[in-house]
Amino acid sequence: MAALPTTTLPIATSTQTMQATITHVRRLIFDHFEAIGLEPEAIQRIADCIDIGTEGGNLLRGRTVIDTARVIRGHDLSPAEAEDVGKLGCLVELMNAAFVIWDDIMDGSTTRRGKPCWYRRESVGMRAVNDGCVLKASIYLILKSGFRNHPAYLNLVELFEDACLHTELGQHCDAVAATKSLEKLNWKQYEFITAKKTAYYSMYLPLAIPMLYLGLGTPERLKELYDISMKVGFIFQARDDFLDVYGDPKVTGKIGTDIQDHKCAWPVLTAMSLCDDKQKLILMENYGKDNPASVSKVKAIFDEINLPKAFKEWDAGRVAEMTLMIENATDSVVKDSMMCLLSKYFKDPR
Ligand code: GPP
Ligand code: MG
Ligand code: MG
Ligand code: MG
Repeated sequence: MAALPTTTLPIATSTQTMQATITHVRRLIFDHFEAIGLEPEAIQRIADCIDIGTEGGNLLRGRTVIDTARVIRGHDLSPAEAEDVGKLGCLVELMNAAFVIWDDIMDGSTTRRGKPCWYRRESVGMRAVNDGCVLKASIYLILKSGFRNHPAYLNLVELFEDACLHTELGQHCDAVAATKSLEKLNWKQYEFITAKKTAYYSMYLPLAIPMLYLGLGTPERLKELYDISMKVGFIFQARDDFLDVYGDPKVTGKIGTDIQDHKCAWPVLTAMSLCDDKQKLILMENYGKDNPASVSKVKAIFDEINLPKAFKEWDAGRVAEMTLMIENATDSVVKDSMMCLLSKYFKDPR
């Protein structure tokens, strides 16, 4: 994969520090649950769900919230501000944990970060659906308890709500596209799906949060941030799609399901544009079938047309485009925030 421009941050939040912040926020959530009468056993289960949903990940989104706040403030956050942005970073991680729970059910995935998906655990099953709802609701609990008197409170609530809606609609369109025949799938749909299901909550949200919190979120700035975020998210999701087929589960921690699920994903879209009629027919007969023989036939076509080479070239082109877009950003806050995000997201895959 093509190298990206990176920035060296004098202070970068480590995964361990982020995890400790999550433990603190988890405590705040449970204090509230205790106060409304939940029994320790019921609370413990949500604790397990938060732990499984955050441990072993690189917590990119949460760390980006904190580090971006430092970057755009020139590294001098007050202790109270540092605590606040830490909390806000945790909320993005709670959102991600909820989305991943639901996504794994919808995609029929088996592992996440090298362990069984939450819904696949014996004591969980479809109760996972409600666990995801509790995680998402906890975001607003913390926003209310910690930020109600902050001038950015309403903007932050609306931003989190927007991020949820965009992602849920993206996931909806991802599911709808999976029911369409391969010839009907196109890059426009793919760009729309990746913008909604991935880019909004993974790129735009962690950068817009510190801007709003610090009172720096002008409409022009947020618009430029949004446009660049969509480009970055597109590449990020394409890489994820490529790794779904070609990644090593020991590294990615997840076993691909996009072929079986008939997903509108980078490999099949590219293959449909490179294959001859005979190869297309094999793809159409086997893509979306949940049996090893069909999956092997699809992968054989991907290999025949040398999809890894095509990906490398595509990725390099897109990264060059994205880099130019960031370099030409009119707003230095947007530029610095984006560099902060890139230094994390493109170093270690999700
Ligand atoms: C990534 O799709 C998108 C999400 C995890 C958002 C899910 C949103 C919901 C509202 C449930 P993916 O299926 O390619 O991710 P992965 O490869 O990690 O399973
Ligand atoms: Mg998935
Ligand atoms: Mg999915
Ligand atoms: Mg994927």
